[in-house]
Amino acid sequence: MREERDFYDKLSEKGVSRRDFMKYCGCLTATMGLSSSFVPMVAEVFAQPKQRPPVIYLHFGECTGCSEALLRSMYPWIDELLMDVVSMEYHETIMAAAGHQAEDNLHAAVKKYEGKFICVVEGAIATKYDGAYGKIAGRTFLEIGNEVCKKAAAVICIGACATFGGIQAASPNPGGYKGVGEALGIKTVNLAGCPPNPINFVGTVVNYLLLGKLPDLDELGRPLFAYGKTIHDQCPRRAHYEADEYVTAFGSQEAAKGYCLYKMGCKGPDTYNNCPIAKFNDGTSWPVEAGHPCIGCSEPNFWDKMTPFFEPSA
Ligand code: FSX
Ligand code: SF4
Ligand code: F3S
Repeated sequence: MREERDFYDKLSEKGVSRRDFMKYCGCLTATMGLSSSFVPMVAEVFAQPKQRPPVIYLHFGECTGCSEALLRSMYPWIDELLMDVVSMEYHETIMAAAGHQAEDNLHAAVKKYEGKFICVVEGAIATKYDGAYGKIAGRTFLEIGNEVCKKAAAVICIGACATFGGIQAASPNPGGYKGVGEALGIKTVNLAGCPPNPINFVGTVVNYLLLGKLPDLDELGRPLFAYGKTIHDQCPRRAHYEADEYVTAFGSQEAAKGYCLYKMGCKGPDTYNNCPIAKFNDGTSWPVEAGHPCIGCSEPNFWDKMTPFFEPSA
């Protein structure tokens, strides 16, 4: 009880009411595909955490937009919320340590929590030339991945880069970059997207804490609760598509009317993700709502497969 009270006191110091928090838990529960009867249990995961799984968060080849999406733009308090339910042992972007001290922290955490920690990975792994295209502290991403990821209880890949290789794997891909699962030959949970929606990461972690298992995945390793349907099948512009009402130029009257963006290159029909429902930045908007076609960022090899972005797929 005391722990729960402390939690709500802490939230209110940040200007977040109990009501806001319950609303957030309601959205999260719905996103996870659970019925509303789970909302109090989801809230409890945050308010009275029973276990705090150790997390080691690695960065390889990427832009760190995924961390930015996760830590900055969702809720001002998501960072603390997450830090309270997991025990973040290592995260290059947010940790205070640097240089040898950071390296020591990583090795110590891997040793201490071997077989028990969740490894979260952001970024792709270079595989050509023994991985020479990507190194940290004199070791290749390939070496680090082989050492750390293979000792984890589960590996969660965040973003297009870690899941499927992302921009550095785009043609001609001189470094032989690959997604983590493919590069290391391991099974990973793949939260695809460039960046992915933070709520899908939180949903995956809460699923693990609440139900004691990782969520069900599609054949590409993506959680079905988030990647089970196409953008097109959930798109509020779908009626315009069915009525052959298309935008053919940005800034046009058709664009102002919110017509379908298919002719502007929208890849929504070929893209599995929950953007229309989950939205970004506290539910503010998502690409198509903002008037931009979906570029298919949660599909494998989208930089090659979905380009040119502004032309309809053949
Ligand atoms: Fe990739 Fe994430 Fe795109 Fe960037 O780290 S998914 S380039 S948003 O940041 O990996
Ligand atoms: Fe489908 Fe894109 Fe048109 Fe939406 S805007 S209906 S996702 S083609
Ligand atoms: Fe990506 Fe398309 Fe969503 S570009 S963010 S999957 S709308």
